[in-house]
Amino acid sequence: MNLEQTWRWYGPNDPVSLSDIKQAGARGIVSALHHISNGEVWTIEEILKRKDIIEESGLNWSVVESVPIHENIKTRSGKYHEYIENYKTTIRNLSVCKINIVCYNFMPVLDWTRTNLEYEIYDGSTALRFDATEFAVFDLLLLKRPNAEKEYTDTQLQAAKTLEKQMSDARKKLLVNNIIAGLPGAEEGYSLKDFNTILNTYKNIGPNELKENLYFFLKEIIPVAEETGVLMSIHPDDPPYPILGLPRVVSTQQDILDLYHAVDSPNNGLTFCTGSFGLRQDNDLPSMVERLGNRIHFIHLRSTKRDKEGNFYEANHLEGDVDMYEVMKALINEQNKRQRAGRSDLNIPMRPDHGHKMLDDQHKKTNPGYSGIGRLRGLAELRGLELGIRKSIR
Ligand code: DNO
Repeated sequence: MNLEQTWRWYGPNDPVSLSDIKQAGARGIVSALHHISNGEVWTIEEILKRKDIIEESGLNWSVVESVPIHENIKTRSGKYHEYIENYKTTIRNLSVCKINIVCYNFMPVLDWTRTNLEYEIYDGSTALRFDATEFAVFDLLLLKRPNAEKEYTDTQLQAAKTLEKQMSDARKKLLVNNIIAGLPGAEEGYSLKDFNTILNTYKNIGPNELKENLYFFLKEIIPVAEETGVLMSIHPDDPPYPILGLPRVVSTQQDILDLYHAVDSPNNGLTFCTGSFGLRQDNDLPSMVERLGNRIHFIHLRSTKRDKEGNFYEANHLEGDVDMYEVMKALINEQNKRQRAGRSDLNIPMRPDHGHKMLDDQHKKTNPGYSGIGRLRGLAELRGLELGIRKSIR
């Protein structure tokens, strides 16, 4: 009754190949049809094309990450009805192809956000990092978001001004790109010129309105998920707090309980991402697994190291602020509970989320966070941790 070991694969252009993944020991693939524009239907034909490639390698397409949610749905404006209908069709099509776990997120405008994609840590490998001052430089001095300064303290404003003076044009350009050009999996990329206009589409949307829009979407979608046996699994916000004046509503245990409550169905579930939730000190991860566990359908395991200034970097999987031992124990307990309850979804898929660039990764161009060897290290450590805990509590 192990967790299913999975691996994110961006498709045929991913520099980490299916045979690399097989050698890393994962058997389940997490993939998405990134070439289909946001909001459009994923046809059975396109889904099967990807599925066939995966199966020819002796692997299995276990999870879709992600079917992205069109901005019109998040703001409940424009063509949102049409996009919701398209989403339903995609769910139906995926289920026809026997793919029944769908990850998605509901972060306005930006998906996950980092400022530095090559941060060298103490062991010489590089990690993704979020630097709060660099982010403030972007927000206040490069984007020049109207009224942004109200969200910063004087010390932060000063630090941003000082840093901006030291930054070369090339470094500024890189910073802007890292934030808004779209990290892999974030389906939208923007230009600085358009960005304030896009942010402005949220001017009347605070956390309550965004929650309402999310629940509206779920009330439409979950009945289809139930009918087709698809498990919808929302991914938490990364980082799990508002940025750029945008609301974020999938950040805490209470947010998830509200979401569970809004549509009370096992098909309305969660991607438990330790890296995202773990950035808040008030998120107690093992107890969140206990409380939210019965609807966890997919797991991202990764750790982060944060400081008091709001900076963080992605730590090695068993280091940093996440107590991976306790999280793993809680996940194994959840599996045991399911077994006692006679549930069949025991082998919850988990993937090592992100990895450092290390060894030969450093000579290769990979998707930020999605190196081959760095993730292989993560998966190997997590697999060992799981085995050790499982054997010792038997
Ligand atoms: C980063 C990620 C996100 C995540 C999506 C889920 O690596 O975990 O891109 O996949 O937000 O919808």
